[in-house]
Amino acid sequence: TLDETTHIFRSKLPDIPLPNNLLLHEYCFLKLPEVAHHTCLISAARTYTYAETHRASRKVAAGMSKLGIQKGDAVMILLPNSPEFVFTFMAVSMLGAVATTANPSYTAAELSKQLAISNAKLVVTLSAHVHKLNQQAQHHFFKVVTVDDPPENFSAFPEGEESEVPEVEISVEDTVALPFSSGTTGLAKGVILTHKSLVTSVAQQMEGENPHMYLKEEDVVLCVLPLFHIFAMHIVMMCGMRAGSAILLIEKFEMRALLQAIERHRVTVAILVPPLVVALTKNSAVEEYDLSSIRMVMSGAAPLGLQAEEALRNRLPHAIIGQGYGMTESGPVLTMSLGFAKFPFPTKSGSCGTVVRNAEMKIIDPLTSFSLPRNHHGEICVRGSQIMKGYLNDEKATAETIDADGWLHTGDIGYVDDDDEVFLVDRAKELIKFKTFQVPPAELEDLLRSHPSIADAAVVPQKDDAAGQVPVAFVVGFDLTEDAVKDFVAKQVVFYKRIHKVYLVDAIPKSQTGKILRKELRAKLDCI
Ligand code: AYL
Repeated sequence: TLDETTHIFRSKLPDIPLPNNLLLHEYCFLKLPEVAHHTCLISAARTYTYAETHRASRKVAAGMSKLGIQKGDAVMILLPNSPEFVFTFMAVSMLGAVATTANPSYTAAELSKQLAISNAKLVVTLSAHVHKLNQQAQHHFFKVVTVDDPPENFSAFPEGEESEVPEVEISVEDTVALPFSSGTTGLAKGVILTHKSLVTSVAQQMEGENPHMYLKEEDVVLCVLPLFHIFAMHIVMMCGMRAGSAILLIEKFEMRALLQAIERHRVTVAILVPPLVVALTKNSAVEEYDLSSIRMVMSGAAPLGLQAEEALRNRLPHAIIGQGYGMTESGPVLTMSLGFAKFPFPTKSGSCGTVVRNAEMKIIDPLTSFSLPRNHHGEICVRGSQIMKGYLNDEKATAETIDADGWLHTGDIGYVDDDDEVFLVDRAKELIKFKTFQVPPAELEDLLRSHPSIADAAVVPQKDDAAGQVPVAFVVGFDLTEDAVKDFVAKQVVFYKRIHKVYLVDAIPKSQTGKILRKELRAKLDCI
């Protein structure tokens, strides 16, 4: 039953008035008067109340302003989970500046690209990373400050007086965050998220008589996923603060330390990714700790196996377990389990949840682009004021992702069932996900082609039990060994972009327009 009438799916929850007059930091601190003396941030070193978090953010805003940061300037946050990450992010919002977050494990080459594209004026980091911030490689000057003791010739984290926070006129249409994502194709690009898009997206979870994701002031939300990635940045930091909950910041994942922290701080909400869910169900140490405080577990950012979901249910019989499905470009949340709502709905195992309120979703036939009815597989598209404005300085990639009618095309294949639940079945885009980390094939292909003995290359995902997917390369070249190719890449990229297998071939299959026929290569892997 294909026809041109559009099948649009909406939330079961009614639309709400969106607080689109507020800037992101105003919205995240909306509860400040009520929760001023509640715990906001818990780190290994100390805790901060909401009042202290707000004050510290304002002091950092004053300090950054003294360093010359102005409205519209990009600030790179290159930090592990820490109170300083939150202060810097909120301070950037207060100044009308733009936070571009990056993985502290990135290599100098990877950081160099993001610094150049974002045109960052300041990097806030740890002294251990300053050697990777190469001024010479850039065509613009940026300052570097460290939140720990700075090495020689570097400056400490800036703090001014609260009274020195400048008055800045900021519009809700201004950019506040610029995370990087490769989207459906090509290299990593800056994703323009405005105050309006992020406030909308947080409101879609947190507002209304029946909030889609119900967090309470008494909740202790686990922040073990990195804040530089949109998942934790949004669901833990922004939603957690909007709710007035306490956020438990875990700087480095180590199983026993994590279990201890959950027990000690009585974590109630655990935001996880599939590899962590699997670890929690398989690691025997889990039985030695009291995890009964956990009332809710959300998994997102990669497919969660049915077995892992069931095993976690057995481990945490009192917790509501469900998924969220998001994409950096979609602001980020598309769907969320309605089991997390204040007045929850029944949900099915394997479902990624239901589309958020104040948004529209459609499933399109990849060939005809016609929208499909329930239970038909197709590409998931979403529309609403939460989605990105576009990619920074890349109109072509923006137009390929957001169509003329405002629909964002995710490159994910899925369907909506009779109860409005969304199930993901495949990823049709180039993107490889090692665990939940983005591995853009185009980046590795460029790198491989830069090798003097490599004429052409293609990188595709291979299924992997532990990581979900790993990148493998098809390479055309001479005098090459597999190890030499692997080493060449490994030296220049963060650990999760390493090539796991190299296949030497005579030619890369391509279409007439020169596009790599990735499907063909993936099919080859299935038979190898
Ligand atoms: P990015 N199941 C399967 N695949 C998923 C899921 C899921 N629950 N969530 C995300 N993905 C895949 O930009 C999917 O292919 O954002 C999607 O297009 O790094 C891609 O990951 C996007 O990768 C939330 C809020 C998740 C945010 C997010 C951000 C996800 C990562 C859930 O509630």
